[in-house]
Amino acid sequence: MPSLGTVGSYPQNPRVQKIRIAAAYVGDTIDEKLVDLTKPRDAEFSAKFPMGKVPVFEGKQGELLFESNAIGYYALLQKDSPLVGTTPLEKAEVLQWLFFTDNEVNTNLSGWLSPLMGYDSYFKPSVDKHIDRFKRAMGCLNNVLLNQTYLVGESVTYADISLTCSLIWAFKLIFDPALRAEFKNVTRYFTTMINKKQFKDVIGDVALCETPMQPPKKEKKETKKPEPVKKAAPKKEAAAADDEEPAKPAPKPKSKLDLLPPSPFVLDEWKRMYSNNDSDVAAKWFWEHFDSEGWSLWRVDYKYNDELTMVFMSNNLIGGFFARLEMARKYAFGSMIVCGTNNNNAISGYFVIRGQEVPFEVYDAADFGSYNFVKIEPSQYDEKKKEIEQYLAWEVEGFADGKIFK
Ligand SMILES: N[C@@H](CCC(=O)N[C@@H](CS)C(=O)NCC(=O)O)C(=O)O
Repeated sequence: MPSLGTVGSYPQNPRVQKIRIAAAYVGDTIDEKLVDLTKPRDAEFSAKFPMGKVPVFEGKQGELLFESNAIGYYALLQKDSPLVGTTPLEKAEVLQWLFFTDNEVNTNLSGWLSPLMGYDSYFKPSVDKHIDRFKRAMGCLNNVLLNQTYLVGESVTYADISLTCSLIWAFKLIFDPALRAEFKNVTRYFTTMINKKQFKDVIGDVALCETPMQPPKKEKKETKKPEPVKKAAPKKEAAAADDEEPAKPAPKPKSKLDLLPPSPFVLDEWKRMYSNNDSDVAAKWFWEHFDSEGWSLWRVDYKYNDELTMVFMSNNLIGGFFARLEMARKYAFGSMIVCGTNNNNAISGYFVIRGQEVPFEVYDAADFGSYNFVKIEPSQYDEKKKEIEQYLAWEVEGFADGKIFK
């Protein structure tokens, strides 16, 4: 099959899948080129695609396009495909559903899923608003699809391709059996579409959600010290309703950590040392100055590594966690890394924390519950020293990306 051009994006982006399905319907293919979103776009990319987002398209004749809907549309227009509609009304209806998909489905789905996946902060009123709006859109679709198989006319159009691809993550992560029953026409429609050859060849099998993804867990607020974190492994699915309530604006707590006896290990000095020196020099300084009475060392592992997909998304997850650790900046330093490859990676790291327990400033972070914190006792330092230094230097085997909390 001839290739129409090259789409730049990350693998398995549903926006690219939409383009590839559209191309398949007219007997074309699209080459793919990886764009690493964790790195700034270079000058050439920015000159061609000023928005800086993916997917982007470069055709064989040098045609440049961004916005995924436009790219898939272009593939169909090349072959005068009926998938863009055959009458003026059908053409307008296809557009109608494309706009619906972007504005009512994508926007609200993203407002629901991004905080669940840690790409945005979780703010319950905002997530609830997006859930309501998404369900409103699904209600509309459910009614429309009661008496029709396709969105426009009697066969697949670009509107169906675009909408179906936008619903993939919804059906994987949140459309559990209850939601599937509530929106049964949408579910029937989605499964009909993804089983069509052109869709299946691109998307593969979609495992429908059994247990919907939950908000990042927030440990119960306690006045005394938190559960010993080695044991604390709150069940992933068991987010109690009260955990989901938005925290009332609480008076900012005065940190107990400020009341600890002074320590010769000065965090700011360490951060400067780490930032301005080679890692071997910094590590040497660390072990010479670290005060194991005033500070503690913690191994940190993400609990749900098997759910991670793209490396850059895992790294964003670390970024989200760090953003929620703002209160801990005076009391903690951490190196967290992603090891592995796309669809096979894990998040882990080490933290230096003031005091001998995980303090409020850390365990209050919304997604603290998604990480295992295990204390490294001073008696284990010799055994763990090499590994800790590798995490500081980002020289761990399989290292793909990382972030420093400082
Ligand atoms: N409406 C655009 C949305 C593109 C979009 O949001 N792309 C995301 C990845 S799926 C992106 O590039 N994000 C990186 C950024 O915001 O810089 C389309 O359909 O192409």
